[in-house]
Amino acid sequence: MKNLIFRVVCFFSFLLTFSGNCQTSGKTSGSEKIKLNQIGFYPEGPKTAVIAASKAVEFLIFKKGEKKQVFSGKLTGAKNWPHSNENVKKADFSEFREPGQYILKVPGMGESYPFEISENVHFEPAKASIKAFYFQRASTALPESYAGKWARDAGHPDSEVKIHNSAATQNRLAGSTISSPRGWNDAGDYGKYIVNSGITMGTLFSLYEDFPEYLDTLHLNIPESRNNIPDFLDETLYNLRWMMSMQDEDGGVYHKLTSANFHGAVLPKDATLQRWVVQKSTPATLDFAAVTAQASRIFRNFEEELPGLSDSLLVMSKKAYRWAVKNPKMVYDQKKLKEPAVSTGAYGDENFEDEFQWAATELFLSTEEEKYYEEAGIESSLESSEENFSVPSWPNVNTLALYSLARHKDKHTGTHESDIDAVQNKIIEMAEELLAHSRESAYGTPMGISAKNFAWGSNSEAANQGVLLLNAYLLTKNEEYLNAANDNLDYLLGRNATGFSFLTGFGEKSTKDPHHRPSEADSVEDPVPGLLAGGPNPGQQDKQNCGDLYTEKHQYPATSYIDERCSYASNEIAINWNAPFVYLANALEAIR
Ligand code: 9MR
Repeated sequence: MKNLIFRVVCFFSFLLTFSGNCQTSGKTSGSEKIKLNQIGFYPEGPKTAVIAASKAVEFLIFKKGEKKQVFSGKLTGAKNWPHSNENVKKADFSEFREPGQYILKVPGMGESYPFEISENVHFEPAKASIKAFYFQRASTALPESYAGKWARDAGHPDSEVKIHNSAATQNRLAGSTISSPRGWNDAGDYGKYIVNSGITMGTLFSLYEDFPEYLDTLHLNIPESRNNIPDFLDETLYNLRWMMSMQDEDGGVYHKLTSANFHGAVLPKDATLQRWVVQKSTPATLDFAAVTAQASRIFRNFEEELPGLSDSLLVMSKKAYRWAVKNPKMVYDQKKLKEPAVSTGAYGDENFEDEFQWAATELFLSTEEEKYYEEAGIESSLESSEENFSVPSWPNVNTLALYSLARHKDKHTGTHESDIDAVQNKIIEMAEELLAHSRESAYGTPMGISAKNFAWGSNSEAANQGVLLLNAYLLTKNEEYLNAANDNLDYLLGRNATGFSFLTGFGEKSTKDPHHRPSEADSVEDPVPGLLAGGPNPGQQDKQNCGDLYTEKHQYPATSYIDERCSYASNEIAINWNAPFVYLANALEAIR
């Protein structure tokens, strides 16, 4: 409804001003032709804007709201970006370091959205992207004291979840119930999916292991803020407790907990369809094993606050791993599910080698038992000529094992020195490829190294490339990796072919109408803040749902994005997309 009102207002203001520039962001000041990180830049960091190619050869920087020019520079020559078929020039103002609020002008073209230069320029969006997980909590009300204007009633108690016949055992008969409350809603829908929780939690825990001092003092204003556990870990515990309830007595883990079909766009309290846990699967069980193993070493430091948790997690992890060894090919095949048939997200993955490697590696690091190291087989995967490692995504998780091995390298240099060298070299080699592309790319970003980057959830690819580069930076302290990671953060916050900042609530032209049931069904104009939209996706699997909203302007891979709630293929949000954004933005804050 609120969208319709906006469009009517927009139409009348168009008649009055003849500006023809009524963007869904509601403001009209920025030029569509100058694309930059709408939040801003670090004084010592790289600063680039991308400008539509024209005759212009220079750019100017002004203090915001003042006529005072503070910097000028030459634009680069024009270059084509194949993913949007644009010719663009770059404005590099990295040497301008003075903190303040600015706009960038290109004579004859107009001015950019405002931006800031400051030491902690990304702190607020970085923090909001963590708080976004609080807004995704299931089974609880979000009171105004924590959720502000996005307060809402509780829904999805999940205290009586039915066992689907695909998951039935002698002890847990089909149709009997278990309690499996808490957890985060996966995305714009209200499902809770173990596979996707796996990579999400692994990424968040990795941030914690890499930057504990920064996170220990971060205040999120959540219900647990007054206990003696860092808020960041309290938030992850909310999902971890749910995950723990998804393990069956035999060690196997249910693939997901959802209603049989997606609910309409209602608030959680009104989404009352029966919920089910379905078939146990090898990938869900292995992702669970990896997360609980990693969690067990993190919570070992909180024995007083959480007595026994760390030990329990390790027991659960080993049990899950053993189940997967015994059931190594349990694919989740949604088509086979009947009575009821199930049509919610499948997260179906048929190659479990990477999940085995990740789980075994995390178990090795938490137990120091050699057998897990041997079973992980990282060494032979690194030696093989095949492309065994990639930027992580929900079905490809073994690079998370490389990150963990590299992070804990000092513990293991004695026994596995040469392997650990190979692990580090692999991370650096992958980072080098991204860096090399970034140097020659028209947009100056690692994002776009391959046309395949633009798939469903493409923004998580950009964020995960950033995480990879930051891992390489942590190993080498080579600032080029840090800067290239920063370039991908710039991409996500505005320096991209759509000109959108894809983080809700941040940037003058930011995502306003995500496919996100709470944001759609509440009466609040603004979407829940801190959520990362999936981003450009030329697959346009939602085309039928969006009528004629896709136009010629969306025809290229990097422009195939519409800020409309119908667009579940380009404008949904998801926990596995937010998590690498959380890592990227917060790691940069911690490092800079
Ligand atoms: O992120 C998932 C993407 O890789 C798949 O191509 C797509 C279709 O299966 O599903 C995406 O995940 C969705 C999940 O299935 C259900 N919750 C919303 C997720 C984001 O769209």
